[in-house]
Amino acid sequence: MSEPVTFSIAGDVAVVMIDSPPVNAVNQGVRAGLKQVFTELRGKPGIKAIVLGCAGKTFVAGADIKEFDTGIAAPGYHEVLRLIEDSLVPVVAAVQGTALGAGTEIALACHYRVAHEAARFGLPELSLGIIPGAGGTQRLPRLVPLEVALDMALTGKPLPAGKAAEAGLADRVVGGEVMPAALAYARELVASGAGPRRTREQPVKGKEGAAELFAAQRAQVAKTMRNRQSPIALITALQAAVEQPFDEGLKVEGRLSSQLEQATESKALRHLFYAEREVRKIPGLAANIAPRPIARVGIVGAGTMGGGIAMCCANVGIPVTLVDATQQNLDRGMATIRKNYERSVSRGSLKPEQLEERIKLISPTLDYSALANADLIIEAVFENLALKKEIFAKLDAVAKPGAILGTNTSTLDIDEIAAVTRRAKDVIGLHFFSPANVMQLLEIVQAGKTAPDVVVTALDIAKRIKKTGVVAKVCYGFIGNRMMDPYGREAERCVLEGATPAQVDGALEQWGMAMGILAVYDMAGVDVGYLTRAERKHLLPDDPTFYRPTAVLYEHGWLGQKSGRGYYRYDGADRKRTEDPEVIALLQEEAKRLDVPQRKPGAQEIQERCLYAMINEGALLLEEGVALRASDIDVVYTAGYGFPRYRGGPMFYADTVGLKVIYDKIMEFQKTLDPRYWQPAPLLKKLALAGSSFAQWQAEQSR
Ligand code: 3H9
Repeated sequence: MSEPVTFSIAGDVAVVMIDSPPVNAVNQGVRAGLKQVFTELRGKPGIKAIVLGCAGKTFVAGADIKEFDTGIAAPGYHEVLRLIEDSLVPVVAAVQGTALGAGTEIALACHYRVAHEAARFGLPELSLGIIPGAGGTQRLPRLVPLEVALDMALTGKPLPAGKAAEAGLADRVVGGEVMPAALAYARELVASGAGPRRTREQPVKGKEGAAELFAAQRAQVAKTMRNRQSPIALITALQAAVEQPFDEGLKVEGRLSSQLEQATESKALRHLFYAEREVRKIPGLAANIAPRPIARVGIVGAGTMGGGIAMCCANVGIPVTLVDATQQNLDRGMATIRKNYERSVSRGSLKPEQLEERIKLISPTLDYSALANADLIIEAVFENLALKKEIFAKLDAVAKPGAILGTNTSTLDIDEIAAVTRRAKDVIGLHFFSPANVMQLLEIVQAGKTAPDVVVTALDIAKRIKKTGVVAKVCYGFIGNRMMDPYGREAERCVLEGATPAQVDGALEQWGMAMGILAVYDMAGVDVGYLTRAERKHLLPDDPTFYRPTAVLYEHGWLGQKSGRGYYRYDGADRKRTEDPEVIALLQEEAKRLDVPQRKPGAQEIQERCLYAMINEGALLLEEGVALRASDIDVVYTAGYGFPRYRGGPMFYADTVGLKVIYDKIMEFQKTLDPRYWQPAPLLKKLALAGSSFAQWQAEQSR
């Protein structure tokens, strides 16, 4: 293997290159290489400046995340970056692509920075539950105003080169190749006699007002990043930069970093980083299967879902043919798409000319035969099996050979839908989440006859439209909605047992869910769940309390946000949800009529019942092979269902609680609650009694 760090001499300038594919992440080898090279260059006569750059498309994209699992081996980041900063001749960083995490920190330890105009500087550490731990918390506020430093590290949003230059992070922004430009800049520095400019020797920028800024940010993260330690630690480290000398501040950063690396929050977030990349690898699928080319997409249904999917395609330049049954639907759909784009323009995230370009990529039509040149057709009409079958028969007649036919069903049997076509091998489930142009998740459902290259194409298109695609097999509700079923069942049952909707949702939100499930029902429309269950009434348990609160609301026409009331009222100017005494009284009366014992479950019980029921269902999905890996379930839930990322997803969370603890609780609920709902999944039972975990089980499966 070639050395990860090398240098060459160009006259009186040394050019140091990091080459650590695929993204130049820093591992022990890179640190050791930097140490060796900078030590050697220190004593080298005739060298008047050093340029530090990277091979490939990007500057260092961060610390090698894998190293956090084993501990950071010597030499450490602080030591190596200090050596760079201590260079006796000016060091110029040449930045292209993305300088992320330790990448930005290396650039900060250099004395000058030249950036390509498309380069970006970011500190995404909080997304991994850690803080910049290579001096970033101490050096960044010495180059950019404290407020900018806080914003960069708290939001993780990378700063584009132009903005970085304005803030003081980049000294020069260039349009062409960055290495020759950095070399030229280094020579200018030498010619002008400019020496090293050590970041650590600069004063912190924007110290005045720092106390108020920190207080405000602490209050803010307590609200918006609740239950998390890394944002608080980040503020503490930045505060140390303001209040203490550089070396003392560095010690604070070091101490906090090593604590955070060991904490569950960081383990959970690192788990998701790997899991989100693992989902693309499908066991049993040969690595050399090529995706089918997708140049044009057809969409059937111009409603909220179809329109959202059309936007996803147009956003990345894929032309779309949008079909609906009536001109009125098409007009309404196109108007909604335009309105959504206009909102982006008014927020400044889209240029007006881009809006027009994207709209132009979407061709609305009433004519199914216009779908004949589409390579992928996605049906996105409402959830009705007969209607979907009718549409698939039509698609079978018009689609060209080899075209992929996708259905956006969220619950229905895709094998049945595929059976009406003569090309079941080309049929696949593509379950988008509403609003499709915003939500990250795409459940890819491989039906019984779906061809392997169709699955590969679906994963490929997911990546192209910037979604996280997770493969599942056919069953009612696939991964996401199937696990939602017992979760929602318990939430509704808790309401019948005397907890108010706000108490149930409050308990779930306090635990970390983005939104309580009853508020979610109000947002999606209470009728949606009710009608889906009505269709499969014959399959539901013979239990008059099962999802009864939703049925009561439906019977009263209180369908949620769209009718101004559902589980809550939404009638202030801001339409904020408020508890509805009438609904509470009505549901209590219903509970009495159904003889439901009043136990008024508290927050902990609500959390355990909802989450453990969900986890138990997840274990069943693993046994049935519907989900390929426990970590896939975690990706589905964090990308599509508002499950807190810092808890790692339901299956990772289960491991952190301990499967035996969960199993014992389920056995207790079997005695105290309705036993038919509290049967431990055999896999959960087996792993719990063996002292094992879902992670261990997954590792054994892939062996
Ligand atoms: C940090 O720096 C801490 C410091 O403060 C020091 C503390 C002491 N490590 O995403 P992709 C792999 S924290 C290891 O598909 P893209 C990735 O697993 C770090 N591996 O490509 C994948 O492998 P595989 C801060 C990494 O083009 C392959 O590279 N940095 C790392 O869509 C391609 O990745 C971050 O958080 C890594 N750091 O996106 C940046 N990064 O092919 C995390 C990537 O085997 N990375 N890999 O599955 C990213 O955001 C994206 O990967 C990036 C490229 C934007 C760079």
